Amino acid sequence: MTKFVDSSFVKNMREVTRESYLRYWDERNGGNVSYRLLAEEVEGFEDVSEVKATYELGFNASAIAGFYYLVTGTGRYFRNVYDRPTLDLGLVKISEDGKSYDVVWGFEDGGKPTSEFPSHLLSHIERLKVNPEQRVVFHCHPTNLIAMSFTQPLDERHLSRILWKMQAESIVVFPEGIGVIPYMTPGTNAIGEATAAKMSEFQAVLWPHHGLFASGVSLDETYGLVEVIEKAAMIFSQVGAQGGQILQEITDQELQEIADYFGQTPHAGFLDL
Ligand code: 2HA
Ligand code: ZN
Repeated sequence: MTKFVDSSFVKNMREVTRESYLRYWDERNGGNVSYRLLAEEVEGFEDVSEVKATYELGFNASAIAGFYYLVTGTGRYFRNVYDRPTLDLGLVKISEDGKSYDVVWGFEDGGKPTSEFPSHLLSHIERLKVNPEQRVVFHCHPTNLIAMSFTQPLDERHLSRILWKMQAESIVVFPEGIGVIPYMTPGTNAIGEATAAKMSEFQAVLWPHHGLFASGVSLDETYGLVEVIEKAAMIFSQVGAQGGQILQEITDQELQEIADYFGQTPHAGFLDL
């Protein structure tokens, strides 16, 4: 039996998955998280030297060889993670040749990482090139953002501009805007590669008619990014519900001023100045 270890990382995962579930972003088995832990942080877990299972990756993860990831399990429900973290979470270590990974903690009843693990690891690899502090990939199904993928053109500039204009803080939190991939089959290496390619430019990538992939240096920051994006999408929905007529807005000039004030650089070409 895996000893129940409520490390601060497990605690953080339990709390954030519960909150995301309560916001209706993770119905049933929807959503998944992976969180890179440093070797010294893994010391807080018991028995990580014992390999419980080894799985092939099917792609080259040598860029993250030897790295540890705390990850949600495939088929598991965010709703349950809070009460049964040692079943629904696992700690895995990427092998030294980058071809497989070992489960070293958790997944007590024989679980394995999320079906979206390829998308997570490929995104981690890409974000680490942009920021060596990169730690978290968070996938969920934010309702209003998904709705926008039906009513709006799937264009990065167009969607980023809407989300920036719905509230003053958007451009501060995601000045690079939001990336978009075409609709693709979830769980495949192909969607993982397409997502990761976007991650070189964006911290958050929309999967049309499905959800959002977000990345960041901590769980709080990454979840905060999801919150801000979905809040903007929610305001957009409410504007539509109030008739959709925009009488006044945050202008492009004002967006640039917010960005300047907070020391951010908006995605080149996304503002009309
Ligand atoms: O984990 O959300 O995209 C279930 C999903 C697949
Ligand atoms: Zn999903």
